[in-house]
Amino acid sequence: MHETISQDDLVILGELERKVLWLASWTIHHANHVRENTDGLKIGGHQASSASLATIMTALYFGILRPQDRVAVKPHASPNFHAIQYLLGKQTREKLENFRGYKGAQSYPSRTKDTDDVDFSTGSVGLGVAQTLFSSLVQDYVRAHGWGLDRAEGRMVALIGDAELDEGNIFECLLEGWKQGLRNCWWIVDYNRQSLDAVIREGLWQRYEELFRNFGWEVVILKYGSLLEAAFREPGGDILRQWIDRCPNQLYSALVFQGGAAWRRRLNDDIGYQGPVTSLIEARSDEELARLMTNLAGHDLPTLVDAFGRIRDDRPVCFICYTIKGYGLPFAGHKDNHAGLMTPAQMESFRLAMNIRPGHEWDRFEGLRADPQRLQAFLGKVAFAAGGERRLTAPHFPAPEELVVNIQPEMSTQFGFGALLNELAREKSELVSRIVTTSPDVTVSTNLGPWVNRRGLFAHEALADTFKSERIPSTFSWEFSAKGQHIELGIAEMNLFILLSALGLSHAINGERLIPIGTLYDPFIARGFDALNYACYQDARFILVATPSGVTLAPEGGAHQSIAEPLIGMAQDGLAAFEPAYVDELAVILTFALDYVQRGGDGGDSERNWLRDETGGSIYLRLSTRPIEQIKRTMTPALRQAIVDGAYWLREPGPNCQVAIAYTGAVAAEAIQATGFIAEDRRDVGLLAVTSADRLNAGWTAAMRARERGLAHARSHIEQLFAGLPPHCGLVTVLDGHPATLAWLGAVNGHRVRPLGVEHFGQTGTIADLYRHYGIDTNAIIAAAQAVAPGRPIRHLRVL
Ligand SMILES: Cc1ncc(C[n+]2csc(CCOP(=O)(O)OP(=O)(O)O)c2C)c(N)n1
Ligand SMILES: [Mg+2]
Repeated sequence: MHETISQDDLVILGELERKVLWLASWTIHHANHVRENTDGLKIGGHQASSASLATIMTALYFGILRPQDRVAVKPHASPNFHAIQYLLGKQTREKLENFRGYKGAQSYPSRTKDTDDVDFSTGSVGLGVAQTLFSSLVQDYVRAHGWGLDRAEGRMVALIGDAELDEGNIFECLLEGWKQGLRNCWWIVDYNRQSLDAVIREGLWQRYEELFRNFGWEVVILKYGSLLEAAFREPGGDILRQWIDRCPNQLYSALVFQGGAAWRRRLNDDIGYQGPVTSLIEARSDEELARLMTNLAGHDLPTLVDAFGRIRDDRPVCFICYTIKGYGLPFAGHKDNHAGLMTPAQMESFRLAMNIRPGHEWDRFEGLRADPQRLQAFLGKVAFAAGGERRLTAPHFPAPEELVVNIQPEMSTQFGFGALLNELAREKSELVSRIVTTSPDVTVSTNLGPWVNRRGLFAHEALADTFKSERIPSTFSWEFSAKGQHIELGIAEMNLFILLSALGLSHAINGERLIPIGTLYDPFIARGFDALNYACYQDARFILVATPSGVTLAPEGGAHQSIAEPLIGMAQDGLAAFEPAYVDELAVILTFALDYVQRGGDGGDSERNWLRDETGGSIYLRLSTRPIEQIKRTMTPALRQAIVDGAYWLREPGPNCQVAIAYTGAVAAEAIQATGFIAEDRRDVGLLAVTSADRLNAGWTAAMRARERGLAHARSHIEQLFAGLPPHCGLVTVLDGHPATLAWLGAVNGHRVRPLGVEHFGQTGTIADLYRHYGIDTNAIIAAAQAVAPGRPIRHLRVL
């Protein structure tokens, strides 16, 4: 559309800009002062930030963007986004009136909670920015594989607060973008020189400029609007330009806040009485002078439309747009304006200035000068909205009924994972062609090597493995091509999670489903945790394989041994966590995962869906490098279901069970051994294998909620498993991770419980040393059994 933006269209855009500013401000004001606000919580942080971006967003959404483009909006500019969607008929008045309320329009644009077609959720600053970069890479990946070629290639656009650029993850992803040949990505910096607390440092734009250029980006600096540019061309204009170029951010902001008379005083003091520039200043009223001096490019539609419209190629571009935080509002430029809200009196004058009649605040064209029919006709042909529903869908590829793998007598789950992927890599199914693996420089050490050998690495341009062509023996073939199915990342874990998020939304963004599998070391989930949370919040779908884990990594020491991750696995919404002990369990879980990540049913609020079984979600597998003796058994449908539901009795408790042991993961060997010993002195001992504390717990919660809502017969999996346990029976739980992960099992039927696990940073040593040190070895399990099921001494208990 921008090729044809005429003067007339610019006039309409100007009207819409006013409207966006008004609607965003009114939405916020309404939530604070009009709607009943019983909690007394003020809604700060949006008004000034939205005003800062109102012009840029008007230019983009109504003039520049195309249906295939996708945008991550600066979190606090969400009222602008909702206002724009409202004008385009895609947001309701009801949702705006309920901004930040229960089921109202969201404070920060949300893919999962908003209904007006948000492309990328934002909120935790920096993450949405990086998401656009990775989404561009994913678009390239999809197209390079020959999918989605019937759709136009889109641009991924981020609207960024200048203080947002302090977030390290932005620089991490810049580096990755450079490595992977980033294209079709625009970052538009709202350079208002204000953060939340204060006015930012001088001259940051130069640092940004150098930085982006270094990474191969084009940088466009948009500083002055058309009024200022015209004034600079007047006699004396060069002096005015020099003054403004040298004006410190703090002073500029203060003058913006103070207005026309203050501008005049200051300009006269600093540069006045120098001939032509004096006339330039004197020729303007206070109001005109203020308008001139605040005419930065980020508030000047002709400049913006022209600059955006000039970009014809696919190079990544960073636009640094000078803006004023709170532009057009009474607290414009004030350093404390982040949480600024207009008082009712200020709102009243703003309403008058905007020509809005009381009671007509939500009317779409109220107060605009242009003919409503023309406005409507203009909105009707806005390119951005012309493609209809922006959220795409993709078919669900059937997952195999089961995954077969050769089970060796002793194996670790990590090794089993590599073997399972190797088997998958041999298959020619559509599902397998959609799998894309990725890892932050731990591909080989997390056992993705065999998969990569078969499926290759992805890059735009083919690159052979020189070691191979030189015939130097190596276990791994490292060949890149446009058909490769592994994306190798640098070490930054934030990048892993944001890439998983982008890959895991491909069905909705590109209309082409990918099944991403990412591997990393378990403790480093914490490094990228906010990005993981963000990915889940957007409902991106992926399988995360974290290996190795826990103190079982014995000689690696505390820095590499994860403790809290099992609790993260339980607490993270949108992520179903599993920690199998045996490779046959892992095969079942992976089969489930390949299907679960593709589910897209509308589970609504039903209790059945507390585990997200209908809606699906992402998967986290916590694996280990410890080889343990495998169980020879035939997988039955019942066992399969139990593994997915989270637990099964490896040894059924008898009717007079005195103690039951519940374990997760690599401590299976200790749990089995201890159970054997305990059984010599305690009756009917049970051994519960917990494959997913997360799903087991969620199932329990769901059943309780269901019963409280009248479904008297609802029973969860754990309740069924525990149904036969007598009340006096004691429970011992054990895992290589925080003991709280399984401690809740005692609450299911009120059994006495002794939870064993790891609570302190790891030592180095052998597995035996460390299991003994933390009290998760055979002896500790026996001692705990003795404590929860008193009776004659258990003979194998060694007193240490
Ligand atoms: C990761 C994270 N840390 C802190 C915040 C709180 N916060 C929200 S906006 C903001 C400052 C934003 O400044 P800028 O990006 O320049 O946007 P502006 O307010 O100028 O529009 C901060 C610190 C956040 N949302 N996310
Ligand atoms: Mg700012």
